Amino acid sequence: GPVELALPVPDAALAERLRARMAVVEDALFGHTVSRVPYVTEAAQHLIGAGGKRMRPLLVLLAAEVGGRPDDDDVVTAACVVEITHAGSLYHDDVMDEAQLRRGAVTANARWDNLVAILTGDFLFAKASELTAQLGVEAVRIQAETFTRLVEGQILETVEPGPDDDPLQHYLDVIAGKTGSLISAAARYGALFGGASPEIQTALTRYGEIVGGAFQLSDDILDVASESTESGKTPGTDLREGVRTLPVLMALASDDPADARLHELLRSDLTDDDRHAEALALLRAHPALDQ
Ligand code: GRG
Repeated sequence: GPVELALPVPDAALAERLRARMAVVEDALFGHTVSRVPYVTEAAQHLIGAGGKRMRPLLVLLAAEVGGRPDDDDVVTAACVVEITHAGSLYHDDVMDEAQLRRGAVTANARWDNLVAILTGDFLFAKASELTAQLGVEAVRIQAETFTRLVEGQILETVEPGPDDDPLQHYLDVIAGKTGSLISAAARYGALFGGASPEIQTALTRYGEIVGGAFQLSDDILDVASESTESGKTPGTDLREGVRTLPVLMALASDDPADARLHELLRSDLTDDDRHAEALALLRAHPALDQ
């Protein structure tokens, strides 16, 4: 169905511009995911057509507003690169989780099978690469780095932290890789192709990294705390799969010295605002922000 954009932008004229630009992105997403094989097109557009928040492409457009060329065609292409990459990763993620529901629709692995879902993810990555090549070598470099971090984050999530590892740091590394990387790339592409200065490009890249981590953290809390499938996914998946998200780690924190930093977050004298500030400080201290 049509994607309803949540645009909490105070400037009505800017909101209207973004809505119009997102309509262009929306058409381009479908245009860029066509295969010569109709069956492949159907599978590739299954998830794209199911909606989603379109947060990453919107972030590309928003970041581009900061520079001098927000209307550059490359900004729209970059917005497609991030959403198509995101969609490809969701196909693979749903195979890994054996998920049945995504964006309120039946997943590709459930509707077809794992083979179709994996190959459709690969098809979308190929399409994203093709678009990235149109944007030039700097975009190819950013895309390769982002892709690497996505895969590393996803693999790290399946690995138990060692006895000497800080479980909190392990979690922060997972979310920086699997979510911070692409959201950061979205802000970076927008700044780059919208014509922002190098200083602003760096600042927006960092912003994306932190806000991406914060987004994953709230997603992980919702997995434990929400009772409905309102988010388009099945809550409780992380608990069932034994994924060590921060809320799970906090609930399981033991006397083990490795859990000392978790106990800092669990201190009873902390208010919700304190805990929020602590979590933000942790995200801001991640090595992915050193550059
Ligand atoms: C080969 C690049 C590559 C990836 C394979 C599967 C995988 C490794 C990575 C997946 C990473 C992943 C699914 C991270 C979760 C990110 C996340 C928060 C997804 C939900 O994003 P939303 O809420 O979803 O923006 P919508 O549906 O609104 O777009």
